[in-house]
Parts: sequence; structure tokens; C-alpha cells
Amino acid sequence: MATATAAQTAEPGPESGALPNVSRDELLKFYREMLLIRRFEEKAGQLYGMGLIGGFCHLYIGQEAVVVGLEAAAEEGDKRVTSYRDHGHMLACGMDAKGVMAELTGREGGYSKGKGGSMHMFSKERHFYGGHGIVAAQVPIGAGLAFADKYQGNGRVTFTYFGDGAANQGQVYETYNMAQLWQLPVVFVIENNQYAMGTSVKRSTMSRTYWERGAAYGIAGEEVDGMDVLAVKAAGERAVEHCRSGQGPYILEVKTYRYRGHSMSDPAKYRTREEVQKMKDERDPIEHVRSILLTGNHASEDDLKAIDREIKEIVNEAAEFSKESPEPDVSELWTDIVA
Ligand SMILES: Cc1ncc(C[n+]2csc(CCOP(=O)(O)OP(=O)(O)O)c2C)c(N)n1
Ligand SMILES: [Mg+2]
Repeated sequence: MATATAAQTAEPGPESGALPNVSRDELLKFYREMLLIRRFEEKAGQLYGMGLIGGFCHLYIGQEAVVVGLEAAAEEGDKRVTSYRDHGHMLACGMDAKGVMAELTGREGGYSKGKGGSMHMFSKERHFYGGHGIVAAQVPIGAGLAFADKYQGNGRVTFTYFGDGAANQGQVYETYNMAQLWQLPVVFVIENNQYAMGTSVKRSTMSRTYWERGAAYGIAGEEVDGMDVLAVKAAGERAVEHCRSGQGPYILEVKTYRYRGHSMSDPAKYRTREEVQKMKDERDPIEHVRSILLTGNHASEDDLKAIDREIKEIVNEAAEFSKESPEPDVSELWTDIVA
């Protein structure tokens, strides 16, 4: 059973002097990618408020380091599948911001031609298998993807993301059992953001070290600081190495926090403003990287401002596209249907 913690990996990297196990370019890339997710989500929130996005919309703000860190540990061809809180995963695996935003507004230019919306987007090219609205339903799907890879012997790994709430679902444990029995190359990523809708983890289980539940099935795993992108990447590399070398599944319980409500319609009565503010002030994943870059003189305020401008432009263009792209034609009602 692996119990390594992220702190063990914080040695200076060879090319970066004072930087912990990372190059300047990679750190700037993390900053850029996390900022893209945050600004994209803020814009999605605005468009929702303007009535341009229908249905549900679950924002990923606060959790950016999870997916950016894990994508840095992935290789081309690796797969990912997640829940309805999925915009960040799509952007981090290289899907186009325009196509994601246009799907949110239900337009033809969206990844599901405007017929799926926020929770139902896919990209076979980027190996992104959704976007699933039924809590934990993506977990057996992730194992199925990994089964296909093992069968084909292609060396690929699947990242299967789910929440702390989903982690209490029965199908997760049936999946653990089969994944370990068949030694499937799947990383189970529990994004523990401490709440399932309005229910705190303290009110939903007495067994709150979710990753340790894998022990019942013989699955190795560890807990990771999900507000630290470098810790996430390091843990992701251990997980991927475990899976790719044929040792079966691995569990990462990534401790994170969502700043916004569960969805856009959340009364937010289950936690205090102070609790949220404290996380933003003390643990923000983007500020963390920003501070490493600035205090170590690896980037200047101007360098970071230039990235901010570039991201703003990408997001504004995506928003424009999502308003200008036409609604799907009525004939589309009869396409993409399995009967
Ligand atoms: C099977 C099922 N039960 C209930 C719901 C309603 N529901 C939607 S999200 C959610 C909470 C899940 O929380 P968690 O797994 O922690 O993910 P998070 O929203 O925090 O990312 C619930 C109960 C659902 N979509 N599917
Ligand atoms: Mg949760």
C-alpha cells in the first residue's frame, strides 16, 4: 500500500534552481491553464446569469489544480471521464474553449452540436469520455475504458474522476473489486471538495479517509493536497507509473475545495462565508503558483499580466462564439440517437 505524501517530492528540480521539481516553463504553463479554467468558469457564470445558458451548470472554480496537475502526469492517448463538474477537465485536456462554451449555450458550434449542454460533452479526439450527470455512473465507465486498453495492450491509462459524495455509492466498490481483480490501468481520482451538494463529508460518513477504502480490495492509493498543483502532478506520476507498469488500479484522494455553489442554483446555507473566504485567502491554487513565480523571480508582474490578457482574450472570443453560433437545426433532433 503506497502512503507517500506530496511533501516527499519537493526537491529542487535540475533545470530550475530554487523551483521544486518543476521548470519555469512548466510552472508558467500550470498558471496559464489554471487561469484559463477560472476565467472560463467566471464567464460561464455570467452567461448563466444573463439567461444564455439553460439547464444545470456546475462550476469548477477552486479545484483547478486537480485537473491541471493530473493532466501534466498524463501522456497523449490517455483517457479521462468525469462527472457533471466537467468544464475544467475539458479545457485541461486540450478541448477548445469555443466549442465548450458554445455547448453551454446550446449552439451548433458546441462539442455535442448544442444538444448535450454542460453535463454531456465528449471529445473522442482528446480522449474525453464525458460529462455524466448521474452521480458515480462514470466510475464503472472508467473501468470499462481501462478494460478495453488492457485488452488491446496499448499501454494507455484512464483517469476516472468522482466526488466525495459519489465515493459513498455502491457501484464504486463493485468497480474497485473488478478493476483490481483484472488489474486494470485506471487511476480513480476522488475530488474531495468536502461537500456533496449541501452535505458536508462530516455528515455523510464516519470513514473519511476515502482513499484507504481501496485497501479492502487490495488497491494502493494516497491522499494528495489538491490546492498544490505540484503535489498533484507528483502524485499523478506515481499513480500513472503504477498503472502503466501493469500493477492495476490506483486511488488518489485529492483534497480540494469549491468556491462557488454546487450548481448555479445553490442557496449556500450549509457553510459560512468565512470558511470560503479563508480557503480563497490561504489556499488558492492559482495564487500559490503566482507566488512561487514572483517570489523566486521566475516571472515578473508584467509577464503574468501578459498571460492574464491572453487568457481574457481566449475567454471573450469563446463567449462571443457561443452567442453567435446558431441554434441547432430542428433536423438535428433525429441525429445522434441510438435506437
Ligand atoms: C444517482 C444520483 N443521485 C443523486 C443525484 C443528485 N446529485 C447531483 S450532484 C450530487 C452531489 C455529488 O457530490 P460529489 O460527488 O461530492 O461531487 P461534487 O458535486 O462535489 O463535485 C447529488 C446528490 C444524482 N445526480 N445522481
Ligand atoms: Mg464533493
